[in-house]
Amino acid sequence: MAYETIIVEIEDHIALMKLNRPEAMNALSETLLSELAQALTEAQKNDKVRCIVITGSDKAFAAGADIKMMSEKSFADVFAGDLFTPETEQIMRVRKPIIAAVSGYALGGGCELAMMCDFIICSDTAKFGQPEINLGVVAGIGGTQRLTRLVGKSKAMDMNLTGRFMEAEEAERSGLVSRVVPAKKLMEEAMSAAEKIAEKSMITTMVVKEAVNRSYETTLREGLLFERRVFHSLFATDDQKEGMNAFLEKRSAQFRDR
Ligand code: DAK
Repeated sequence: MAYETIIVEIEDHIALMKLNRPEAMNALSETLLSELAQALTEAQKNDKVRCIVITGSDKAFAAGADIKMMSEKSFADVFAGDLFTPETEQIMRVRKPIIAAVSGYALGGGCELAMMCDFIICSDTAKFGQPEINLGVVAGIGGTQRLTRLVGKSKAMDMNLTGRFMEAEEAERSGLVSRVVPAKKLMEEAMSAAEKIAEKSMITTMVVKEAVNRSYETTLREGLLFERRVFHSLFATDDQKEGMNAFLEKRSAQFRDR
């Protein structure tokens, strides 16, 4: 399907989704977020897709929600219209793993979109921030919640209150991103991580995503019980037999998602 504000390529079991509004530093318009949500839902349904990578340009992953679009809206527009809620909920329903490959600015809604992905690989040029306070508003899709869980209260307060940007090295040190690589190597690294994930049993990758995300929603005791039960349930799959037999037979596993 052709989109106006994103480019989607599916190759070797990986759906690569590139945000494409260069004139506005990939600012998240309603069209962009809705197209992204739709593309992700399609990727979820497409049996060929086993992992998803979302990226932007060298300059910007996304510089936030579109300020021009928001500047024209009233309280009633954003409240009754529930700006961005259906799209972000649709994105959160995707069960396949999603990697954010971030170069340049990931600000406001852009930082929040990256945090909605399962993990972030960034280039050494990446800059993360929640500068909404400079616009007289606050973060609206996770900048005060997901960021706090990822980097802790002190840095989340600092970023949300001062609006300062966090460089790649600090982002890795603080647990916001999983890896930092030279800008030229970003896509190679992200695609190679996606290829590794795509080789696994998709049942297992979806279970991992569900289990890790559950840790945000529940107590440690309940989370550990959930983990134990999904571990037990994977013994009902052919892929568990295949994975363990392949190890014992010293060969690569051929998973069938069964
Ligand atoms: N929106 C619209 N246009 C943007 C933009 C944005 N967020 N960011 C950049 N642009 C546009 C600029 O206006 C400029 O357009 P022209 O003037 O050329 O037409 C073009 O991109 C290039 O930008 P600059 O000329 O400013 O480039 P610089 O290299 O000098 O600076 C910058 C790059 C990224 C540091 C700067 O552009 C900047 O500070 N941008 C704004 C960053 C920002 O404040 N982001 C937070 C936006 S608020 C919600 C959930 C979430 C949200 C809202 C609601 N709900 C659930 C209800 C999210 C809110 C936000 O993200």
